[in-house]
Amino acid sequence: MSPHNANARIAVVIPSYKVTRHILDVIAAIGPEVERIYVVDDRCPDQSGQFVRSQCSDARVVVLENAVNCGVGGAVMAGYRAAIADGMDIMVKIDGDGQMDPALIPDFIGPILAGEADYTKGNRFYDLEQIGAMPPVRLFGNAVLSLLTKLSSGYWHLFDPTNGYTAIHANAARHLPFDKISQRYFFETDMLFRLNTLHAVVADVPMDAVYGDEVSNLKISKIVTEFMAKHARNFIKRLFYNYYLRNMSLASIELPLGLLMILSGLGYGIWHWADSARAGVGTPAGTVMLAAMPLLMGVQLVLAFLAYDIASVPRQPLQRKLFRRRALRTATAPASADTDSTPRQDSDAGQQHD
Ligand SMILES: Nc1nc2c(ncn2[C@@H]2O[C@H](COP(=O)(O)OP(=O)(O)OP(=O)(O)O)[C@@H](O)[C@H]2O)c(=O)[nH]1
Ligand SMILES: [Mg+2]
Repeated sequence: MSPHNANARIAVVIPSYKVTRHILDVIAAIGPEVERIYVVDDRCPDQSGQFVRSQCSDARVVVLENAVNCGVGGAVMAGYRAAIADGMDIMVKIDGDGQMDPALIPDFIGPILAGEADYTKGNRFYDLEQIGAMPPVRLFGNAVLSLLTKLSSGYWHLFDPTNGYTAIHANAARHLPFDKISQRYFFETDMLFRLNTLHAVVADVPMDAVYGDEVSNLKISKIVTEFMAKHARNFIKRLFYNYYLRNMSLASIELPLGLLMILSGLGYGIWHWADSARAGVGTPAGTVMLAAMPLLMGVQLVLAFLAYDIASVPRQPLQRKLFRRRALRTATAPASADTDSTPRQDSDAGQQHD
């Protein structure tokens, strides 16, 4: 497929777990632009897969069954694998609980078809009216998670990181290390981190949230510590890959030097302040200077690092780079097979390190 091909083969992946009440309506609402629909039964206690097989007559539907319960990520990646093997070009992921309107599929595949993005995801925070209708806990949680995700993924222009309405180009998907990506609630966030290691372009798509009568399976309090730990791990990995392992820039010096100056300024200041307080005398102006100077310079250096990081968001879509190289290869070696069907052997797409 060329990056701008309107005849791209579109697939939808629906992870299914306790969604028998909504899944038939979701499937029925999927438009004719979609060639195949992968319903992935994630070892669902309600047997969603069997239910779809017996109740749904849509010829586009393929039911896959996970042998064990893997979580939403495990189910989606099983769908991605099958779609890639079947030669699909773009995979859209929609939940089976009716929270995502299939009428929006063209909005999600549009930027990918136009060659502007490798991955698109929903953002429910464009429309101010909609934001007002959201539960306050969700608003606050999302703001915090968004900030953490900007740091850990490197995609500073994105918001609403846990939004599960997504679409991905097969060229980007086949370079992802599926076996390393978090399978449960950290899936969407981890995908962003992994896409950044590939330098894939990610775009937000404005969408409205639908809060229906679905039963929420998410227990926020249980996952907070897990989220924090995983964000910290991804942030450190990203810093290491982007600023030390694969590239060196002024930013590689700004961050450690800035942190060192902040810590030494603070340490020196607190120590001398405590000393003076114990002796009951004022701290000399020179001592204050020696503490304040490195502190201020350190803050400036860290800000400079952040500015560099924000300006480094990937802008050239991976699908175009891969398409150009494939075209070049076909021109120079006409007898060779299309190497794109071989998963993750393209070193240009970025390397994965764990
Ligand atoms: N909860 C849960 N969902 C799964 C699992 N495997 C696949 N899914 C599917 O993943 C999708 C998202 O799950 P939800 O529990 O709705 O998660 P959510 O939409 O982020 O959160 P809610 O606001 O509670 O709906 C749904 O289509 C589920 O059917 C699993 O093991 N547990
Ligand atoms: Mg849901």
